[in-house]
Amino acid sequence: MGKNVATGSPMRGLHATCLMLMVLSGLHLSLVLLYYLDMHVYTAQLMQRFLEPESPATSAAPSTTTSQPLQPCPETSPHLVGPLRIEFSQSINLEEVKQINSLVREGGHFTPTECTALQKVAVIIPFRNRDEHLKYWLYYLHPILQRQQLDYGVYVINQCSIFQFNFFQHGEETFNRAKLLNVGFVEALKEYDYNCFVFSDVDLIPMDDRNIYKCYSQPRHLAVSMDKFGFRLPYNQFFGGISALSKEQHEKINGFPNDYWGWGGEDDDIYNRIAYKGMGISRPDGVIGKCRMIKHNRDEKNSPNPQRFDRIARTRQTMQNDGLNSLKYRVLQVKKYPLYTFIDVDVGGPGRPPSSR
Ligand code: BGN
Repeated sequence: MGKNVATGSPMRGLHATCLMLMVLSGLHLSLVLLYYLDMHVYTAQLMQRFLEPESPATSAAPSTTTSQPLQPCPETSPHLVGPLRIEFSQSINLEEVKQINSLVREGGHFTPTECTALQKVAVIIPFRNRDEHLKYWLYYLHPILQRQQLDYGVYVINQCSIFQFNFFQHGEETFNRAKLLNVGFVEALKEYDYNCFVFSDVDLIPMDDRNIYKCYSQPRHLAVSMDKFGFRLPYNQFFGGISALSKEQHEKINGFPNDYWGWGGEDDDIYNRIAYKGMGISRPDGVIGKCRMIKHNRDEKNSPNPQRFDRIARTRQTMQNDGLNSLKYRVLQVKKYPLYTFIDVDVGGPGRPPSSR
């Protein structure tokens, strides 16, 4: 019995060792298997990442910020600086002006990227033979209009006839400022959904960027305090130089008169139209409204219009049939320059209709 016990004990030890070895190797096997499986899955994931580029939705920098709608621009732009030094002694290089205003798109268009502009403004400039003045205008106005956070386009409406156009001559017919402004209104609307129109002479530069080139609830007069008039309004009804009318205000007065040939009176006619339609004039104060005019000699073919006294006395009747509803002209060419859109137009002459096709 004792012998049995003595001989049975080493056998049992061997058995236990075998069992332990088997358990250990089983454990080892399963660990190797698990490791293998894990490696396999990891490799597969890695391969997938190489083969499929990350979609924008799963990329590390989601693009949600760029697709968010812009907020409306504030009532008062934070970029305004107030009074400006305006002078005309140095000549202007348009190439440099273009580089300074790199955000202005071809044709003279700008749209703020930081916010949605409150108004879409077409700036209309009646023009003939004033290239030097236009350079100053572009040099000063583009930075101002951008600081004012406007969505704007610049349209230079050049009066010429088919004859001048073909022979590269200028200055034949008597100038017609108001009709050119009407042409600018109609042509700008063909390009973009403008809701405000600023009508500006090419030789007038604001001396303060708080004089905003936008529209108000009443037609706006901006050139209220010109150096030429000793920084005062020459008379209360004065509406010349620079003005702003919304699309509705311009349509309400049937646009501007088409029949003022030569200098003077057309701005008084526009004032009369506004008054007869029951609107008032809005203006900035005399400090913000300061403007400089580029000095120049009187243009040829723009002598004072002798009929102007007669015409402004009859605005109430003439405005019914003379204006947007009677406007006839012929566009000869539209040129897109980096800082402005230039439209050659034949508006005819006193007693001469525009050329036909
Ligand atoms: C006025 C002109 C305006 C001109 C201003 C400023 C007339 C109409 C007859 C009284 N009006 O006298 O057109 O903008 O001077 O120069 O001439």
